[in-house]
Amino acid sequence: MPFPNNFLWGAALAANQCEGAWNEGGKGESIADHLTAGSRTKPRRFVKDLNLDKYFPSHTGVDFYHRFEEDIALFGQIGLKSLRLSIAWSRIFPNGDDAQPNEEGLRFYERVFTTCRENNITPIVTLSHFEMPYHLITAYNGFANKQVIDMFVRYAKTCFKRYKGLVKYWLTFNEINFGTLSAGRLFCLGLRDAAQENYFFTSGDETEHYQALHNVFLASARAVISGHQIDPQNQIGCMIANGLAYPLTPKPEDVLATQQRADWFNNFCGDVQVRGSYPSFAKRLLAKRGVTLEITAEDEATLLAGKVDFYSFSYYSSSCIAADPGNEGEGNLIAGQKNPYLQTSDWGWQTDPSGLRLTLNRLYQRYQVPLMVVENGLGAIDTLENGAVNDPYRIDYLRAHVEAMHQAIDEDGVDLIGYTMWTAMDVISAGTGEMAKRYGLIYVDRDDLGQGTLTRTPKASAVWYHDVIASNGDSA
Ligand code: P53
Repeated sequence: MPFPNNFLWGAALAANQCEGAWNEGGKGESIADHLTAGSRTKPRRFVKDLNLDKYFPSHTGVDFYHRFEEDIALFGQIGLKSLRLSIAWSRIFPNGDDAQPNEEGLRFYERVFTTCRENNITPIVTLSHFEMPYHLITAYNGFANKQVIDMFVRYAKTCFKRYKGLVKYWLTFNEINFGTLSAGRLFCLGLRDAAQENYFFTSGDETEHYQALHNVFLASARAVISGHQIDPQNQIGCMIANGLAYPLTPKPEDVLATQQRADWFNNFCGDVQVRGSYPSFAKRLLAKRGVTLEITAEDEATLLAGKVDFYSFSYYSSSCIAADPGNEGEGNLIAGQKNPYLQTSDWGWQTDPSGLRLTLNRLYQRYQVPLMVVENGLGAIDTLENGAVNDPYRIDYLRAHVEAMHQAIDEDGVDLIGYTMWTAMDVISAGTGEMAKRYGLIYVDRDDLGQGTLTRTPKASAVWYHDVIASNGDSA
């Protein structure tokens, strides 16, 4: 069986990584606006006071805010059938707790989605992609505060109502399972004590941490319920960062440790969002860590009523786990140890297309709901030479993953409905804040100091992907 006829071939973006215009059109400050630029070896830092002499990558992004019409036209020329992008919550509710939504922000995305329609592109819209209004952290302590659930639901409803008929596919929270890591305490949960320089590695009260994650689950479930009420056509999914890991050796202790890691990092959040209840292992693990959550009967009913329609995930690489940890991997915050059988990218991420097929099988067997791969790609250094970018390494990466998806559909019977590779065009890297770590089908002339003409140049991978889409996967 080939790829289904209506397969959502596409590419992805996130508002804080591409839009720029951080304080235009009535937009408020978001968490992302407070992150400095870093590199593979130098972590991004969170700073409270925006000293505007400094360079903050999200403030200018790659100027999608002003160039979206030509950008989406280019995506149309590549033949993209779908575009995953996010709405910056702080464009719609600049402070999060505003009495009224910001009309200028609402109109901006209306124009974006209308431009998608004009180019025959189906939008897949993430409501929250690491860009919570900053005021919600300082004034409310983020999702630790139940009032923030109401604010998110109001934001979600505002979007569902305004974009009814223009948007059908929605994702609630990007990579919600980063909320289980210390790194996610700021960018997923918005916890005040994580809003500090070394934001990736903060620790704090675990009960507050997991109560905040619970509140994010409730916010997501209530958004799903409202989204279905507002438009029964809406298809609303979860979004999980896949952290596939293999046992480093066949030692039973390594196999067990790998399963435990997979349960905690991959399965916990997905189970809550797809099945509508906490898995037993998560309840036990939390209890053993001395974390007692306040989960009411009403909460349980909400989670059950707010189950998602499909499961989406990001997939970049895999790693290995040993019961005795030894050297932890670097380069990717969900990495374990290096796999001797796999190639490693310039940023330390290992390429593993078979792992995508394995992941698709595991997920489909676990959940039996349609799947979508909403991020997958290669961050690499590209060079513009004589007006062209030749990126055979990216084509190889993408081709191998398209083949893995084809096998999962054709040989294994997985119900896969879409693929939005990361990214449609070069954007700011989330992890490092660099431009140098490029994933795009389209090259953007911009460097790590924020210099460059911002000119867009489709890469060789764009030409390749055009043919893949036109042949519905046959020419990969
Ligand atoms: P970058 C790592 C760190 C931060 C975000 O990542 C991540 C990951 C993935 O393991 O998740 C997603 O830009 C995220 C995107 C991001 C993409 O991975 O650090 O949803 O926003 O750009 C790639 O190379």
